[in-house]
Amino acid sequence: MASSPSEPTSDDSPMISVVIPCLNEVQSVGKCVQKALAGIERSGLTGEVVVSDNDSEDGSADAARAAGARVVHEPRRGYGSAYLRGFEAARGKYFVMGDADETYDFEDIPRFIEPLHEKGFDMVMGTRLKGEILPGAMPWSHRWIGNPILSGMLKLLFRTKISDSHCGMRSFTRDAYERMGLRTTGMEFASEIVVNALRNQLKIDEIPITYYPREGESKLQGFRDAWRHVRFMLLFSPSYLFQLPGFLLSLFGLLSIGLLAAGPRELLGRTWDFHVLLFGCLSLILGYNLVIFDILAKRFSVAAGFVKPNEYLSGLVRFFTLEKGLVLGVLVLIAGLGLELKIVYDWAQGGFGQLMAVRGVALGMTAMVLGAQTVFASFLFSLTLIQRR
Ligand SMILES: Nc1nc2c(ncn2[C@@H]2O[C@H](COP(=O)(O)OP(=O)(O)OP(=O)(O)O)[C@@H](O)[C@H]2O)c(=O)[nH]1
Ligand SMILES: [Mg+2]
Repeated sequence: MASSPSEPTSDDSPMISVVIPCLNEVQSVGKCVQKALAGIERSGLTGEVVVSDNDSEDGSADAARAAGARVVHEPRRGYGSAYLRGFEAARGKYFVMGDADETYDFEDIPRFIEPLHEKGFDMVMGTRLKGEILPGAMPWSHRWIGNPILSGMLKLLFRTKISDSHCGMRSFTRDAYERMGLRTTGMEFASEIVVNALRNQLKIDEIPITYYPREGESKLQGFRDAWRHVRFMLLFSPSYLFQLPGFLLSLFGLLSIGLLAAGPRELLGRTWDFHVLLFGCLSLILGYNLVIFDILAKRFSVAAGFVKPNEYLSGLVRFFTLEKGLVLGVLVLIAGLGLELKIVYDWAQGGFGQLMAVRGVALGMTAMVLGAQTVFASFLFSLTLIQRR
């Protein structure tokens, strides 16, 4: 689902929109709305509270309305879906987001608004890790396994210093929201905000907050939601998914082929022969495949507007023509085929005796596969360039 631009602000629009997603939170949503209204008042600015009801069946919408919220309805389940609908309806200049389960203190709103309103920040992230996590607020497995792994991956893949990238209380300006172009529908929405904020070079502030135990039942589905974050991060970072393993495998393949193509070698007190060479050939084929995947994934991401082209890709686009790719691929393929034919020829010359040309067969086949892949990948890559030419 793509986010549609939210309603423009007009003179009578409030300054702050607090957006709260809600799925069956009747015990707590009313209190959250009241606290959010109190928080808005303490900030000294005008504001509204928008509750995005995700098809609750427990009367959450009525409770939210009774507490003073404007309720919008999102029938498609999912944390991201609920937020996208809420932001679409929000009229303020500053957006604050937080759960409907009383885990975040909405009276902190002034602290989330001040950096936007007075210090020129585009976004404010709460951090529970530098603040306080009250006993019973976060299960042990989330605190010490799930969160560190997901936050660590985000830090590694997207080079962020944000300490608590899964904190659910955040704020940003409407302009920042529109620049981020958010679109994911599940829990990975929390990661998408961080990744797209970084991609758009938003100025991000971090403030310590307290995390409270939840009212009502958790809607989080541990493994499924964690996997959605991982999946999102990998798909948004083809370099780590394809390029890095691709280069490493190709390198290992080239090294072992380079060392063993001519014959067995003594190394570290052992003899290394065609068994390792076969591994090297497979490694090179797989690695080359991943390098191709990476290039195609990057082309796709650029065309879909997820990322801007980098120097590697632009260079390749400038250099590449379908004809160059085809010539290169066919030459490598012919070289491989030539090697295989030579083995057959020698075998025939020797009267079809015992055949043990493993080394040559492995090298010839590898060359044939790489050549053929280059031919087909060139066609596919060329296809991705058609619009531009
Ligand atoms: N997980 C989930 N949350 C939804 C959905 N729709 C709305 N929400 C709301 O999104 C907020 C986040 O869900 P939570 O269950 O609190 O997830 P969490 O904060 O990561 O986990 P807890 O620490 O157990 O609270 C809550 O206010 C939910 O009511 C949905 O489809 N799935
Ligand atoms: Mg929660």
